[in-house]
Amino acid sequence: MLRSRSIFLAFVLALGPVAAPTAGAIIPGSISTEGTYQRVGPPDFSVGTGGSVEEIAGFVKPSGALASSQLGAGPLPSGLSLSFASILSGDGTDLVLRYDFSNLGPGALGGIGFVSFLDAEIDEPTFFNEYAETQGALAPGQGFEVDEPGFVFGDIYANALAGTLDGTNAVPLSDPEDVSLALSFSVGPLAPGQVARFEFMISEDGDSIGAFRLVQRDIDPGSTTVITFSGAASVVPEPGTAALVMAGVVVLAGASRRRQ
Ligand SMILES: [Ca+2]
Ligand SMILES: [Ca+2]
Ligand SMILES: [Ca+2]
Repeated sequence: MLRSRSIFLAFVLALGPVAAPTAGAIIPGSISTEGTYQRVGPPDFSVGTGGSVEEIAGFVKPSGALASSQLGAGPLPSGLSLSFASILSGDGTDLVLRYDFSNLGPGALGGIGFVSFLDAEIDEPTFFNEYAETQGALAPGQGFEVDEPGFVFGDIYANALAGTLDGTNAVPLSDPEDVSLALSFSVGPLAPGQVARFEFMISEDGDSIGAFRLVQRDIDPGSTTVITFSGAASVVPEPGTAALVMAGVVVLAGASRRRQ
């Protein structure tokens, strides 16, 4: 979050146009083991023919915590562990970011909230002529925000850090700017050993998970890149619990057969 527009434009003018990324599909840059990404130097995380990712950030907040913990910027909240995976679809057009938080503590957690922040650009260097649309209905416990990423006027990054997205689109078609997107989910309770799974899809061909999605476009009619951002969250039973449930089903099925 150190970019300033004047410095960036001076950088672009000094170096000239950056080579266009390979057409089509998604070529992920080096996403950290915490599921974060920050571009340094020329774009190396391409989305479709003209899209690129500037930043991916994540913020986790157990219920009762005073503030969120930003992934990669400090320790996780005590009692939580994170397992991150990025999964690219076979045709390379959809990238899923999967964050699994396990409750390592001795007691149940009332709930856990997570915010995923995505700052992407379409057809650089014009990262400020874009807009976003919201489509579909929010799931229970889901929130969203579209805003300028905070270099000029947007409050989205501050809201993500606080764990409370404002549920508004501040960069609609009528008011194009630098678009950034955020989705949030709250799930729970989380028994000891259970896992809260938060998944986010970045798609360059319009695919999504869940009923709600954010769609980023460029106002330039010659621009064909569209970035779709969506997500879902669930509580995943620990493997031992799932095995016990299956064993119970087998025992009950056996009892039922004996009664007949
Ligand atoms: Ca643009
Ligand atoms: Ca806002
Ligand atoms: Ca952007």
